[in-house]
Parts: sequence; structure tokens; C-alpha cells
Amino acid sequence: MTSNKLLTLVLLRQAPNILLGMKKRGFGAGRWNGFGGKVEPGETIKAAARRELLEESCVVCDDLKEVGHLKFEFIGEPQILEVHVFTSSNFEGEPKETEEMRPQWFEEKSIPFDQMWPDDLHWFPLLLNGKTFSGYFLFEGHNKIVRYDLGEVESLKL
Ligand code: 6U4
Repeated sequence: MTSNKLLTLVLLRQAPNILLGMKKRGFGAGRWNGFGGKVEPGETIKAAARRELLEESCVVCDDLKEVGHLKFEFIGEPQILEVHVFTSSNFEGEPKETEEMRPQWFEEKSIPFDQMWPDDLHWFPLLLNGKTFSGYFLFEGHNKIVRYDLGEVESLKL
């Protein structure tokens, strides 16, 4: 039996830069990534995205736009990760380092893909171009994508 784990991921943009965080612990530690985490029971996905962003970077954003749905499956692991991706360029506060993340602004043309989840190379261009997208990635371990399916969509299914 497979089950889904709901997660959020927020990418803040301030032209020409994008905010990433170095994950200091837990899943994906040692990689630059957006900010996010698990949706808690009774919480909307957007509320979870706002809360995780605040907890991990001290930034408040009440203008999150959902732009992508990504599913990640890992060979040999029953749980599928369902990641809801949000973006915004309208937020308050200076990003601060927390126990979980070390934030840093990167120029959008110099994103450190070699130190990120390998799928990011595929879907970041869609996000950066303002597209709405949906994708599935099958991983062997945490470094190798065995196959994937990714595309632009007109709207995100609930
Ligand atoms: P805690 O609660 O700290 O134990 P942890 O296991 O560290 O949680 P968490 O909550 O930080 O995980 O969530 C993982 C984060 O990583 C979410 O924001 C989603 C994101 N993520 C997971 N797989 C990803 C992938 N393949 N590509 C990507 N982001 C991913 O760009």
C-alpha cells in the first residue's frame, strides 16, 4: 500500500534574485531548497506553507500563489511525497537563519542546481517563467531520477 505525505515548498522572488535556504537537518539536509515542511492535521496547505516559511526563515508572506504539484516516489519506500509549490514576490521581513535553514539570495541565473534536489533542474525553469506545472519523479536513492513526467498545466487539481 502506498500513502501520500503532504508537504509545502515556498520560493520567494525579488528580481533578479530568488531566496533559497541551506537545509541544516532532516530530509534533504546539505541541499539548497525552498522553505517548507509537513502539513499538519486540520491545516490548509497554504496555511502550512505560510507557517513553515515563517518558522524556517522568519519571513511573513500573505500572498502565496500555488504554482506546482510535484509527486516524489522512492523505490522501495511506500510513502509518496506530494509537494505543493508556492511562490510570491510580496512578503515582509528580512530572512534570518534558523535551526533548520540558512537563507541566501541567489541570482536567478546562478541557481546552484548541483547542490539541490536533482528534480529542481527540471521544474525551476517553469516556475521562473511564471508557469503552472505538475510532475512526478521516481527516485532511486536521493540522487538518481529513474524516470519522470513533468508538464505545464492550465490549473492545479485540488
Ligand atoms: P522535520 O519536521 O524537520 O522532521 P523533515 O523530515 O526535515 O521534517 P521537512 O518537513 O523539512 O522534512 O520537509 C521536507 C521539505 O523538502 C519540504 O519543503 C519539501 C521539500 N522536498 C522534498 N522532496 C523534494 C524534492 N525532491 N525537491 C525539492 N524539494 C523537496 O525541491
